[in-house]
Amino acid sequence: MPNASARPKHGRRTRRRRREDPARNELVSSSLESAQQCLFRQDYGTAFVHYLLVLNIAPVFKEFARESFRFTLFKWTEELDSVGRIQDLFDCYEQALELFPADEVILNSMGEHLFRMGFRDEAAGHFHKALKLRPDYPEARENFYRVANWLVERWHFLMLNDHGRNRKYQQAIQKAVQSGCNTVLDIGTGTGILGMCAKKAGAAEVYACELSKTMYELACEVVTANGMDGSIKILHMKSLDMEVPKDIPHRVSLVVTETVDAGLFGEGIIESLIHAWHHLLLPPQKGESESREQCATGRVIPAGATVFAMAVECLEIRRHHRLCVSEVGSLSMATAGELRSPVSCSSEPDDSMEPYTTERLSRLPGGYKPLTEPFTALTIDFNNVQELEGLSSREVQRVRLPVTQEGELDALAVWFQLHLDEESSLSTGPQEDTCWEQAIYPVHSTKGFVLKPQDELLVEVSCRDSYLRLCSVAAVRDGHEIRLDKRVDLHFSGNPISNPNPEAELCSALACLQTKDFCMLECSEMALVNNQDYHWSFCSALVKLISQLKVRCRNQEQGPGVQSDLADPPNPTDCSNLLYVLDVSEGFSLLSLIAASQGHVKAYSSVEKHKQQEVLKRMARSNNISEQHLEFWLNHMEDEQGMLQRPSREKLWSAIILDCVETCGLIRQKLMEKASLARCLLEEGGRIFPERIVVYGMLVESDTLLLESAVQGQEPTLGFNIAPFINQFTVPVHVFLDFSTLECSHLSESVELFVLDLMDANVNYTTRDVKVQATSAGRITAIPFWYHIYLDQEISVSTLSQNSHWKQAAVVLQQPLEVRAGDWVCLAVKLHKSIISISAHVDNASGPMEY
Ligand code: 44T
Repeated sequence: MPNASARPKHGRRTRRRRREDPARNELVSSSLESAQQCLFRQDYGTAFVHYLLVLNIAPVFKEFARESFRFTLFKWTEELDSVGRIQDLFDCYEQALELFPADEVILNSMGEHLFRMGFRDEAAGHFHKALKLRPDYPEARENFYRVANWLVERWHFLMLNDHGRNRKYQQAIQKAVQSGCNTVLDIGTGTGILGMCAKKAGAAEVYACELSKTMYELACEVVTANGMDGSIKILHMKSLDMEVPKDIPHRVSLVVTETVDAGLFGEGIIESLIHAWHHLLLPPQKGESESREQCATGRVIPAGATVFAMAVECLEIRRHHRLCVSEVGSLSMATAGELRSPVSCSSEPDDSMEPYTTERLSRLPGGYKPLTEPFTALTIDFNNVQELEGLSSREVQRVRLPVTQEGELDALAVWFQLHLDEESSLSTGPQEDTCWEQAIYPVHSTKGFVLKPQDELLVEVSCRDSYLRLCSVAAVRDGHEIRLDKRVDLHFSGNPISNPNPEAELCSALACLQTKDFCMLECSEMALVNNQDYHWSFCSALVKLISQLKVRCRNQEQGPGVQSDLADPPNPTDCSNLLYVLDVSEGFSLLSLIAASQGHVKAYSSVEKHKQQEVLKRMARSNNISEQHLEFWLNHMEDEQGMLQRPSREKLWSAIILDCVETCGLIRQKLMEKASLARCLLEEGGRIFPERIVVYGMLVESDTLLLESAVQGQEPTLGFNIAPFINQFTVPVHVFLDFSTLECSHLSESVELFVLDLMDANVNYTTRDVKVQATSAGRITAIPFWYHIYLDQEISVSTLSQNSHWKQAAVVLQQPLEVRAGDWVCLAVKLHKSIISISAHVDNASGPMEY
C-alpha cells in the first residue's frame, strides 16, 4: 500500500526568503532544459527527476511547467506500471502531489491507479477530492460514480428508506435498553443508525464497529452531526478482531446487528456472534426466570431467525444457470459438455463457486411458479452459543416436500424471518412489501424433467462453513427415487423423461460421475449462450458480409469491367484468400466459432480461460470446423493492450466483433476508442460488428428507482440526520435493471436518444437535444434506456428483448419533473466516454422540432 506518512512533507517546511543565487538559477535553467530534452527523447524517468528538482527549488515555475510535468508524470508512471514497479509508481504520484496538492488531474489519475490495484477506498478518496476541487470535471465524476457503487452499496439507501424496518429495530432496541441492557455494541454499524438508537434510548455506553473504511468514515460524520461523537465510540475493525479491554473496556449487555444478507448467513453473522459470545458479550441469561440483574447478562438483537424455502419453476432463472438450447446460430451444442453457472452448492466447495445468488422474485421477468408450499428449512437462536457452534456439525436434514403444481424445477428460493425479540420480527419473503431480495439456489441438471403434483421432492438442508446449503436431490414418483443431480436428457428432446428403473438410474448416475466434466460460465454468459436471436442475427449478418466480400474479391481478381461468376465454388483448401474475423468480446463468446463455421473464414477468438477454449475446440471438431480455422488470439498476444492489431503484417481483418454493451446495461468503456482503432485494421469492405448502436429511452415515474438511489424525503431518519451524508454517494445512473418488471408508470413513448456510429467517426456527436411528448401527467423521476444494436443496415438486436442477456440502465433525474399530458419535454443527452447523462426540462414553446 502506498504509504503517504512515511514521506517527509515538504509543504510544511517553513519558508525562508531566498536571495538571488546565480548558481541556483543556473541549475534551475539547465535542469529545465534537460527535462525538455529528455521529454523529446521520450526518456520520461529522467525528465521526471529534472522536473522534481526544478519545481522543488524554484516553485515559481510551477504554473509554467504544470502541463509538461503532468505529461511527464503520466508517461513515466505508465512505463513503471507496465514493468510492475508499483511502489515506484505511487512514490512518483506522492511526490507530484506534494508539489501540486490541489491538482485535480493528478489526483484523479492516482485514483485510477489505486482503483486498478484494488485500493477502492483510497481511490474513492482521490476522486472525491478531485471533484471537490472541480465539480465539473467529467473524468473524476465518472470515476467517482464507478467507485461509489462499490463503496456504498445501493441497499444502504433501500434499508434507510424502509421505515417499517427502521421502526421495528428502534423499538426492539429501546425495549432492551429500558429493561436494563445499558452497554451496547453495534456490529456492522453502516451509517451508525442502530448505535444512535441505543444512545437515544438511554444506553450508558455505546460502541460500534464497521469493517468498511468508507462506511466507518461515514458513520463518524453522521454521529458527529447528530451530536453523539463523544458518546458513541466507533471502531474501524471487524468485530472478530475486537478484544476486551483493548478495544472496548468491558463486555457489553447487548449486541445489535443487521449483518445479514439475503441468504441470512452470507455476512458472517454466525462467526461474529460465536466470537461475540466468547469475547464481547456478558454471559446469556439462564433459564426462563426474569432476572433482576439483567445488566449482568448479555443478549443479541435479533434474537434468532427462521429460514424458509420453496421450489420454483422460473425461465428467467433457468436461462441464467443452465444450457437451454441445442443449437446456437449455426452450431450444434451437443458436444459443448455441461455448461453451467458458478452458483452451486451440490459439488465440492470451491472458491469460484457461490452457493446462491439473489433476486427479487416479484421482479423476475416472466414471473415464477411455486412448485411446493414454503417449508421451514432451519431455525436458529442467536442467544444460544452452543446452537450457533453446533450449526456446522448439524446433521444433513432430508426434507420431503409434496409437489403442489406441475412444473420444471429450476431453483429453491429462500427467505427468512428475523426475530428481533419475542414480539417483533422482519420478513424478507417474496410476498412482503420490503426491500429484501431472496436467495436463489439454482438446480443445474434436470433438463426436461417435469415435477407432477403427486410427486414428492427430496431436499437436503445442511450448513457447511456457516453457509446454508440446500440441494434438491431427488423426486419421488410412485415410490421410486429419481435423482435430480445429474443430466436426465442428453439429447435435448424437451420431453419429460422419468426413469422408474432404479438399476438403470444407478448406471446413468455412474456414467455421469465419470464425465464430471463441466465448464463454468458467468450467469450472464449462460444467458448469452441461450440467446438464440442474437446468435442468429449475427450469423445472418456475417453470411451477408462474407458474400459481399467474396464478390468484391472476385471482381478485383478479374479486373474492372469483367463480370464475376457467382456460381464459381470457392476452393476450400485455398488459404490465401481466407477472410479474417476477430472477436474481441470480453469473456465467453461463440461468435468466432460461428464465423469459422461459415467456411472460408479464419476466426480469432479472445476467449482466455483454458477450459472455455477446450469447449470451443471440442465444438469446432463436432461441427466439422477445421482446427486451423479457429485460433485463440490472446495466446498470440504479449499483453492484452495490443488486442487490436492486424492479424499479420500483410493481412487486415474482414470483420472485427466488438461487444459494445455490458450486461449491466451500460456502453462498454472505451468502445469508441476501440472502434476507431478497429476501423484502421479493416480491409476494404470490411466491417465492425455492430456497425451502429441506437440508444432508446422513455420517461417514467418510478418511486422504486428513487428509493434505490438516495434517502428520500425531508424527514430525518428515526429522528437522526443521516440523509445528507449518505446521499453524497448517490449515483445518477442505475444499472442491472429489468425495465419490463420495474414498478413504474410510463409517461411517454420510447424515443431515440442517441446514435453511435462505429464505422464512421465523422457522424458522431457528444451532446444532443431530444424533444419528447409526455403521454400522461406525472412526475418524471427517471429515464430508463436500452439499445438497438445494428449488425448491418437491416439486422439488429434489442437489448430489451425478452431473451436478452442484457439488463437495462436508467438515469435518475436530480429533481423530479412534473409534466401534464401533451407537454413537450426537452432532454439534453450527453455521452462522455461511455457514460450517458441526461437533464430534462419542460419546453412547450419551441414545439416538437428537434433542434
Ligand atoms: N444487503 C441486503 C445486505 N459488517 C445487508 O461492512 C436488503 C441486498 C440487501 N462490520 C438488496 C436489498 C437488501 N464486523 O457495512 C456493512 C459491513 C459490516 C461488519 C464489522 C463484522 N463482523 C461485520 C460484518 C459486516 O456491516 C454492514 C452491514 S452488513 C448488512 C448487509 C436491504 N440487496
